[in-house]
Amino acid sequence: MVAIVGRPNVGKSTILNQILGQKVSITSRKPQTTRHRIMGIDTIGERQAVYVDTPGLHGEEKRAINRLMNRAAASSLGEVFLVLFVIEGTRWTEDDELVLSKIKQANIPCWLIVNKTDKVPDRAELMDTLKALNEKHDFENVIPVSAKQNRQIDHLRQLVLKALPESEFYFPEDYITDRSSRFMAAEIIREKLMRFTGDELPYATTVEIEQFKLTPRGIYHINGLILVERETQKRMIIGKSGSHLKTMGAEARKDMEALFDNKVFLELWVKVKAGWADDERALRSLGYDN
Ligand code: GDP
Ligand code: K
Ligand code: MG
Repeated sequence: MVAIVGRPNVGKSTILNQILGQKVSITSRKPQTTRHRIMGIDTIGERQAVYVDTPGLHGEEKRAINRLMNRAAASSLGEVFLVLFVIEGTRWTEDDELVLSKIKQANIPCWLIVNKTDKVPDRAELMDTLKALNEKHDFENVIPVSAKQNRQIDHLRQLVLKALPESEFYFPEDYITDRSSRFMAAEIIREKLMRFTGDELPYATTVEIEQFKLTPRGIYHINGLILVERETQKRMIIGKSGSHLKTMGAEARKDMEALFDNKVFLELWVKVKAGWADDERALRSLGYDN
């Protein structure tokens, strides 16, 4: 497996989606959008690359949800033969240093992926930074990309496939992720919450899929339940006469239809469930245990 690792918001999930040409891992400008370990499967001819997108590695965190995310991020380092260590342009922070030190402890070959090169107009500055970082840390490979503009992503993809050890396929060749359609549906709804609501709100919500069925007419009928901590949050998500929820639902449905390659009928509900984020057991029951 190939682990995609880096501090929050450097673009790990966006890179994975661009490699696969499909949105399997949700993205937003908010840190901690990725809460679960998600695999992306890229099969070309005789070769299959299995990528693992990870929640960012965090420092001191107080809430239970962050502890669980930490565990998920750490455990994905055990079983990989290559780490794509992602940073953002010419920025190098203490968190980058921390992530790299964890990778080094795991003793796995590491490529430096410098994402968001579209935000660094000065090529010379970019090259100087890459050179300095490489001299200091001796990466096996250094690859500048722009996931957003799909620049150098195919180059990266081909290099990874070439570097793969010969092995049997872990997944059928038409798979793009290890996660179920039901899981993906919940994630897509969560992405819309991340993208369309204020800064605090998404962290206070979770999503459950109550129904996922194929109707006799070949349509996916999906019911999503959005759980929040307070009545005020419920009102914010729903919006004036349901307008906000409607917008998010329409966006989610579009993404689901693209991913499942099928017509989707989506219904969303919002319910108050107090205090869930501080209760690890409740989190586990909602599927946050890996
Ligand atoms: P992650 O937390 O590392 O998985 O980061 P995401 O993939 O969720 O991306 C975080 C934010 O950075 C999102 O708003 C992305 O649209 C944005 N982003 C990702 N890649 C690029 C890029 O190459 N250029 C620019 N300008 N933004 C990017
Ligand atoms: K993010
Ligand atoms: Mg992510």
